[in-house]
Amino acid sequence: MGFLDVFKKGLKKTRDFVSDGFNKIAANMGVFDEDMLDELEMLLVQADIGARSATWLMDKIRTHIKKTGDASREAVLNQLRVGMLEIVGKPGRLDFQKGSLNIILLVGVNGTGKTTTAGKLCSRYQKEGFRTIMGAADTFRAAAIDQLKVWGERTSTPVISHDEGSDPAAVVYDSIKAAQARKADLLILDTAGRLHNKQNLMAELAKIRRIIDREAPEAKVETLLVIDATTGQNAVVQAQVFSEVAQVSGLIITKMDGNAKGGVAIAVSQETHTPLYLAGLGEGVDDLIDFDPDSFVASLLPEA
Ligand SMILES: Nc1nc2c(ncn2[C@@H]2O[C@H](COP(=O)(O)OP(=O)(O)OP(=O)(O)O)[C@@H](O)[C@H]2O)c(=O)[nH]1
Ligand SMILES: [Mg+2]
Repeated sequence: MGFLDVFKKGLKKTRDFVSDGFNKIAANMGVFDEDMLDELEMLLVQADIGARSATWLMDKIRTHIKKTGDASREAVLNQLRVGMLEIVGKPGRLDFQKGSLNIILLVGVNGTGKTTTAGKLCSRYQKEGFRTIMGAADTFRAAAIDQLKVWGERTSTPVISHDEGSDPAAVVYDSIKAAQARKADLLILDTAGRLHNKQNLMAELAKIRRIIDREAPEAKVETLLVIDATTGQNAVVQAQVFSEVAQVSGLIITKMDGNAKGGVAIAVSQETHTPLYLAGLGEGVDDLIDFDPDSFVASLLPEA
């Protein structure tokens, strides 16, 4: 399956909502009038594209209509496509080289899919020949550590862990030492999202980062924020909060398959200006793909 088909399949719920909605609005007349444009704006907001993005897109469409006099279905659809692409930007790609240590630090609110994504990433890079290792720096619950170990078994990857309630930074330290001793190419660190307040979270992530910078200055480090598309505009708020407490270098948006809120990727791009690297489109080990803006936008909109 190509990118487009994978996105179409994964985003089916959002696609049905946006595409069918667009077609319904455009069904009666070949050209858009003011009422129809208002309906389109409502549809975009309901698909969780975000109020700011929806307004921006509608301004673009209205300006185009005013300038060209062309309010046809094709013209509106085209402006929508071009505008969405402008917001989500160019594709961002993780760029890791084998032969030296790379570190992925996964951060995000609890339940967004960090541990699952750790397993998926592990499998993905193993297939590319990377020697992988994982660190269970979410020490908040014993179950979280066990869950990562299950992914470790599934992917034949060693998992470095301490007991529940221990210092996550100590797990990170040991994980780095193990990665260096075993000449691993990629260390994936799972962290807890369930911290009592922003100060705690900030302190813990800062401490983890200090350990990484001190113990593995040679490593390429990506701090990837995992956000859950099904939470809609909440995902945008989470992205903003985490960008303040950690040096987030990229985003992973999970559960794009979950409901009709996949449009939130557009809102997050608009609000954070952080590259969207990967999309989770299911619970399976292979349900993680590069976020491809063209395929994403093409999957949301009806065919021309
Ligand atoms: N449908 C779907 N489900 C997903 C996806 N990614 C993760 N999940 C599910 O979401 C749930 C939570 O995932 P976890 O990986 O445990 O999330 P977490 O961020 O590690 O959660 P905490 O450890 O509690 O902070 C699990 O049931 C996963 O199977 C995805 O892309 N699509
Ligand atoms: Mg977890």
